Amino acid sequence: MEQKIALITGATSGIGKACALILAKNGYDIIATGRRTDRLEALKNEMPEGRKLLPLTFDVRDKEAVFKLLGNLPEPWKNIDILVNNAGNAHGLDPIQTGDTADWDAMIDINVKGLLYVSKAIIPTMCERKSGTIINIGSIAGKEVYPNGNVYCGSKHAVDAITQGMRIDLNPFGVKVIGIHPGLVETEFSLVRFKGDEERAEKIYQGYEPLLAQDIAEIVEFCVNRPPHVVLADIVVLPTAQASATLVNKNK
Ligand code: NDP
Ligand code: 8X3
Repeated sequence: MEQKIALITGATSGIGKACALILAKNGYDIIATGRRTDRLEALKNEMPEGRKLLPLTFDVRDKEAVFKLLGNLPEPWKNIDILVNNAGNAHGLDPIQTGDTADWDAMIDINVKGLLYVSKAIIPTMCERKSGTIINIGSIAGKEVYPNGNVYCGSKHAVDAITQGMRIDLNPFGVKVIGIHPGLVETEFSLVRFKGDEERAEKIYQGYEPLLAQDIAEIVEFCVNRPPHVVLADIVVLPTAQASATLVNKNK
């Protein structure tokens, strides 16, 4: 049987990890990336029987590392069928007038430029092979802007625009481009946004049933199992209790 390969960025946690596991269950060998090597190594032990995992530790902001590692993949890993651009986070939740420029740099550099670097390293082979699927994990924050979301929302609006641009430019090559835009998903996301403040992070997911990383992974699974002539171009997925970026029906 021909080897099928999926590369998932940010596979050490949350949505990325769930995507790696579900794609492995669907017969893909996995290239898993992130900065935390121990977690990537641990993921190897969770692979289903017969599936392989190649861990690659790099920061998506490090352009040189991205092109060095992804440009020199070992022979059996070169032809990537599915790229899930998932690595990303919010850093801070502050009004624009008091926002921290280090947070702004992180969000633009990781969520936008990191996604671009990884894509640029992978897309040429997809074009040559005239095949492949790119799934960009955007956000409801890429469809709406909410108070204090300023730069994070900007970064995710950019992901939405870049996704649309990729779909147009890669159309002649038969490469599928999919944008998935989740609302509130309980992961380490809020812990990162609030810089390790567990109490504040937990509160985000209290009083209603948030989405789980597995819910997003199951959508990825559905997307990649569509026949060749079908692409789910743009998907917004919310917890049932969430009606918009700012409207969540919480039990008081
Ligand atoms: P997590 O914090 O659980 O996971 C984030 C992942 O991104 C980790 O694996 C982390 O790996 C990786 N990552 C972060 N920064 C970098 C970096 N500089 N270089 C390489 N990898 C990096 O959050 P989620 O799973 O929730 O987030 C995944 C994606 O989903 C993000 O793009 C996020 O914006 C998006 N999203 C999340 C929502 C939510 O409510 N949770 C809703 C909508 C979208 P490591 O730290 O090991 O590098
Ligand atoms: C993550 C969801 O609402 O915190 O992108 O922006 S939200």
